[in-house]
Amino acid sequence: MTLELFKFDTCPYCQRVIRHINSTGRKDIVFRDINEDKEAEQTLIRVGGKRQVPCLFIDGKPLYESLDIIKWLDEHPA
Ligand SMILES: N[C@@H](CCC(=O)N[C@@H](CS)C(=O)NCC(=O)O)C(=O)O
Repeated sequence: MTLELFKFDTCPYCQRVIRHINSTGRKDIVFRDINEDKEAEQTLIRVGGKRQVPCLFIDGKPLYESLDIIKWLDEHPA
């Protein structure tokens, strides 16, 4: 399973998800910063339909909303 978290650093909702990831110690998530990586930004808009972060791509399928992402991660430990 591939997991990619689309985020940017000043987003408090992203920080909430990243804090959760760090607290669990999981290392199976690739971080993609949409402010630094224009290709990531375009991918998020094209696939997800909007430029909103955080968004977790699960095998390429977008999941928005920080609390839904955290819930999914808890239900699917590394
Ligand atoms: N309810 C959302 C809020 C996410 C949110 O507002 N993200 C901001 C950045 S901090 C954003 O991407 N705004 C752009 C937009 O909503 O189009 C969550 O908890 O993930």
